[in-house]
Amino acid sequence: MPPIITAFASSPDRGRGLARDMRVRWALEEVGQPYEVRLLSFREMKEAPHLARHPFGQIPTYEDGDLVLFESGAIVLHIAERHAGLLPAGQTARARAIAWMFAALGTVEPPILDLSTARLLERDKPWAEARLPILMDRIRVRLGELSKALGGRDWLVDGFSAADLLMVHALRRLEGSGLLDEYPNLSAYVARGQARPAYKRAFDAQLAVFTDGAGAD
Ligand code: GTB
Repeated sequence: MPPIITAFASSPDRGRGLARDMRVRWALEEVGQPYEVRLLSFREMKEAPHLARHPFGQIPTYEDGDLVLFESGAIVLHIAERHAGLLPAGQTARARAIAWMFAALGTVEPPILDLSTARLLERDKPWAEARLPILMDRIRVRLGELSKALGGRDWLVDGFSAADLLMVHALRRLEGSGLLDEYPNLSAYVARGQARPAYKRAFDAQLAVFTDGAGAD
């Protein structure tokens, strides 16, 4: 039995690769592991069968036999540890790549999420207008640091790794903000990630949920 992942039956971005099942799909595509997808409505995500898989009633989850995982980063790390291709072979480089995975999720992504939340859910607040430039400047601090760390290299640690997969996906959330354009090496980095055949297969599979009509709730 291939592993089963969960995804939105009806994603707010209409399958444009922003929901976090994209990370899991991309990782599985990179390592050549076939998988099945269980599509869930927002109601089903909060019902007992899914809450047994995910304590917060979210997607994505990953099931492989007796193993049930939640948290996209933990799932990607699990896949990377069990298959070749997503972590460097040497111990030092491997530890560095895992550190960058945590950096993507714990240091770079949070201010980006704050901006998304402000734009989507806090627009009507009296302080919304004043808060946006503050949030954008916080992101600029992280992007500047990341840009410096990446420098002229293609990927964060040696060749492409799970660290790049998570970082590129987190950065994609800035599309349309203009912020990435201020850091040409980061724009090129995201484009490089998106040009990978495995990324394209994962993206097309997520988009197909909508174009095939299965995404209608
Ligand atoms: N830390 C967890 C992880 O990385 O797995 C966060 C999981 C998470 O936020 N899941 C979201 C979810 O299930 C979907 S990915 N939300 C429903 C809920 O909490 O009830 C976040 C997401 C959703 C939609 C878009 N979009 O349409 O642009 C982008 C990202």
